[in-house]
Amino acid sequence: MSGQIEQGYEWAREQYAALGVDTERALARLAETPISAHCWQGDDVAGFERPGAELDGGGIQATGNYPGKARTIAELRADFEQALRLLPGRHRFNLHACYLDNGGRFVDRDALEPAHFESWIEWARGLGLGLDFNPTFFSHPKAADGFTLSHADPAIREFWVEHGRRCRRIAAEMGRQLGTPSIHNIWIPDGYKDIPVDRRAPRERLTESLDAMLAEPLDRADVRDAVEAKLFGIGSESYVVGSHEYYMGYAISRGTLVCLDAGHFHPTESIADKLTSVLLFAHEALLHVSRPVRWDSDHVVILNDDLLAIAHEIVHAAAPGTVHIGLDFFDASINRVAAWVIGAQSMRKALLAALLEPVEELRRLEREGDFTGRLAMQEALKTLPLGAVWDRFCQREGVPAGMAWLEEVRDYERNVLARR
Ligand code: RNT
Ligand code: ZN
Repeated sequence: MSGQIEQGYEWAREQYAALGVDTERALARLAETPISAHCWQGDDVAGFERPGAELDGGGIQATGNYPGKARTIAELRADFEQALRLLPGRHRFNLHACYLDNGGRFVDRDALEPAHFESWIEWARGLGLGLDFNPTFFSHPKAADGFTLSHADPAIREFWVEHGRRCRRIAAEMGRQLGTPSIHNIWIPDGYKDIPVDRRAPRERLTESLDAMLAEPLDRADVRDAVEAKLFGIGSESYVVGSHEYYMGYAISRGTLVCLDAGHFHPTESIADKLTSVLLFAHEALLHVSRPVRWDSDHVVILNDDLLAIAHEIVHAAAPGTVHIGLDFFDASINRVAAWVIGAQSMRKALLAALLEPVEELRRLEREGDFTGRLAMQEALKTLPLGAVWDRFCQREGVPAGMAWLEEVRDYERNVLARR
């Protein structure tokens, strides 16, 4: 098997070389590109605030009841470590505030301290992972009516502003201790199910809250704030306070990152096309790579045209390091460890496909107006031996090639998940 992979790679290498593409260079860059894996795929966005916690509100839904979901911090860590053993390349881990380690004693959102994430930082350090972070503006009684930072009640607003202030400090502590900036992403569910009369006031309140939450100057080497827009959610079909236009304006005027989630636009819009526009005016962007099926359904990411287009933009249009890649899907209807593996692999395969494009040649055809040649080459590239290069990458990274990873997940399911 390993000899076959090497042989296959040699043949593939020649094919790409004939087009002027250096597969070795592509693989070196692929290995170095970090993908931030989200904690919430492991337990259906439940978190560990209280035993038996569940996703509640926020207009997002994890559907399915596949057995074996992580019920404790230890289980979630073990599950992700299993996924990591199967994944080639560098990773980060993306935590939500409700995944705190409170030692079994409830701590409310406005009282969180870096200490509640110390064990996560230790764990990440041991695995060589950077950490990213998110305040949790859902699954809480003070978010039950669908408003948080833009709430009409100043006391509720202040509660969430305080949560946000503390989360930034926690993220900064993660970044400081791990020596890599933590991307702190702000997403709130605020919006109306039915047609509002006043679309302006909630947005004014949101601006005030965000400004208060982000007022404390923190070192960009430790933490970077991002804001995530959304078109609609379940229960906020008619109006979302933090719309795309709102956050574009906010981010550009305040110097934060723009977070683009693949599921947060009209179904035919692609975030790939938005990236160059955003990056012309905001210095950096965060991606929430997801797969909307008819709505913001957060399906596991697969190697489809949308993903390939996103990867093409990251690799060929953005300056290195200006796009932070985060995964954001949650499927409770299949093995959750497998979901992590499939989604993260797909993202990295898409990056590999982009890295293997003869982009100079494609650009030349485009520049010269040869759209026939451009289309012909784009189509020809689709059947080049990407898989042979991917398998060689996996082999070098010491993880199973092809579908061999699935056997390991099945073993883990038999020995660990099925016993929960
Ligand atoms: C929700 C947003 C948000 C969440 C996570 C859990 O629509 O996509 O990013 O998925 O914060
Ligand atoms: Zn998202």
